[in-house]
Amino acid sequence: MAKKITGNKASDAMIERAAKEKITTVWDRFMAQCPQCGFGQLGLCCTVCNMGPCRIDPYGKGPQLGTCGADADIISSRNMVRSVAVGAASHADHARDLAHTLLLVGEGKARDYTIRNPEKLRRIAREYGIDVSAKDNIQVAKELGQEMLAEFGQQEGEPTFPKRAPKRQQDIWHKLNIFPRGVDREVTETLCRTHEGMDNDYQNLIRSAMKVSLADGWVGSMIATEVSDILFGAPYPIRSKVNLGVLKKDEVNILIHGHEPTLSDQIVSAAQDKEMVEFAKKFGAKGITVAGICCTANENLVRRGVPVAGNFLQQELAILTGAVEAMVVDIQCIMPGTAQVAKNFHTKVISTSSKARFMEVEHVEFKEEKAGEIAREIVKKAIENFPNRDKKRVEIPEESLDLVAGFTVENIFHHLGGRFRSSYRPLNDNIINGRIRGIAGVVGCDNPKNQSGASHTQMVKELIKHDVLVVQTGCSAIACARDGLLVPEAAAKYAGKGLQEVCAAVGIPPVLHSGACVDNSRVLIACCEILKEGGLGEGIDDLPVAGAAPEWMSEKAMAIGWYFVASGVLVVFGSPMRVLGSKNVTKHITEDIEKIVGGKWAFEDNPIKAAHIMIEHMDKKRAALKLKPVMYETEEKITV
Ligand code: MSK
Repeated sequence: MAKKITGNKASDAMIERAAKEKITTVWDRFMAQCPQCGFGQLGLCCTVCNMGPCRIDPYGKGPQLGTCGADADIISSRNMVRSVAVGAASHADHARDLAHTLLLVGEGKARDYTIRNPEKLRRIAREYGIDVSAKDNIQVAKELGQEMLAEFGQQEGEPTFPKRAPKRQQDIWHKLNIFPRGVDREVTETLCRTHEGMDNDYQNLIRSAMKVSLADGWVGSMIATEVSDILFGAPYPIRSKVNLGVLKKDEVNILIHGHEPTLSDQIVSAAQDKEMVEFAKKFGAKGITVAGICCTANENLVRRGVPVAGNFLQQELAILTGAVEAMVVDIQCIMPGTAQVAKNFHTKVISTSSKARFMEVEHVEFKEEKAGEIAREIVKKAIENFPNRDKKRVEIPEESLDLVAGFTVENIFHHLGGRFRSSYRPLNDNIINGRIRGIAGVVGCDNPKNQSGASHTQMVKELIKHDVLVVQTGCSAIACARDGLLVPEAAAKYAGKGLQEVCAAVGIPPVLHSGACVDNSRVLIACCEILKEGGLGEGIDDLPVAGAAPEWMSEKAMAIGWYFVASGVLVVFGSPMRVLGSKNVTKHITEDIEKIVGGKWAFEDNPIKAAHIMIEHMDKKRAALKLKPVMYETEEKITV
């Protein structure tokens, strides 16, 4: 059984409990898989057709071609491109559901929702070319929902949001024929290209990865983010708590897990209802706590301050506290193992999406038209399960820390510019004068292969120490919050002098939590705003910025990484994508591609070294822009 391996006290305590009680968790299952298949890791196993499975010998002694004649270049790039398409499809379908909800609101069929951000609704509608004058918000919601839904299947022509990109990026995409059309069209075409006997040019396949990923970042994910802001309100900097210690010993604990705000937002409201709290008291509980896991957590944290119980690898550990009445899951990142762990306790796992069901798990189908009723039904089920809790088996770790989350493109304007001068000018000026070296997006999952969260905090500490402002989303943000990096006080403790001065002047943490993994689209827009403000070049590839996912695991992370690379950004992954079996593919995506799109990949599993790859890249970009050196250079370069 796995032991203390996360470095997070709360997680380690639960892992130890699992070991003692012989309950299998993700770490045990991972160890049971080791050593993992070398062919698979290198991307050299092909299961595309039934003449296989085939594999290429990486040592050059065995077969170098599959039965059809595909070599390592074709097999590894084709496998990779397929995963990127799946990642893009996942974000796109999430976005489609949100656009559909917006339409239902406009049609008066989803009466439990309101437009919490009418200003954004009207602004985005105008961007879509809708005449909003003399129309009420409900009518505008209907028309915008229709326009957005139509874009998913758009066959020709360009969707709305990619036109937000700088001219240079748009020109590159046009030249390479990778300017995205509708997401559905790009996903289908990408999958079609990877059928046996189709696209056998690895460079063309890689262009396909870029095109479908751009459809994710600049269409699917961006629609998801914008519609979530319209329906559920724009995030704003808000204090809350993080880690397993947010669960309450004497209250009904409900975990909301997955990615969508649609049902979870209603559950949060239902649990706050006085009648529901009274109902909970009848069953012996003092109240109801709703806490989040993964990106459903992030969606509700940045808008409503809902506490976060944990990230991806803490989903089983939260149940191991013995104090969870219900874990309500929607879509993505819900491990089937979690339902297995729940069998050892009274916890009800409740699935809610027809697209994400589990054997032997109770299912309450979510329908936007009956959202409030369904949310109340689920909260009641959790309350009624409270008496089944075995109090002797409750072990809630004490750990819970403060965090501040909810920084977006819009409110960063306000924070950096002040009330009277809302602009990116102060940010640009501080990059130009060298107080801030550059900006890093550190995002993505946690992974038992890496250090289960610790890679994020090590990388982020190294970056802020070197005056790099860090923007975060997803499970990475939760990992860093658990380590106390998402509060303004962290600047004095961990940041370099220049970044400290900026954080102190505007009262922000050195690490800005911007939301869920679909919200990486906010980082793209922030790059556009920085460029518009002036003084830092013409294209995203001019900016001293870089991205990283130190412990990525999902195919969505691959799609995200690719849309940043195709938009001109260096992206560092902790463990490599499964392409190393092909020298050509590896060289193409880590070197040659920079000359084509401005961005490129790097793979480095040491988080400190990875941070320095990003820092060197930022320094190279600063030099190209002829910026002053960083104001207070940190002497010590590498601390491991
Ligand atoms: S939830 S995709 S483990 S960030 Fe967005 Fe976390 Fe990665 Fe899922």
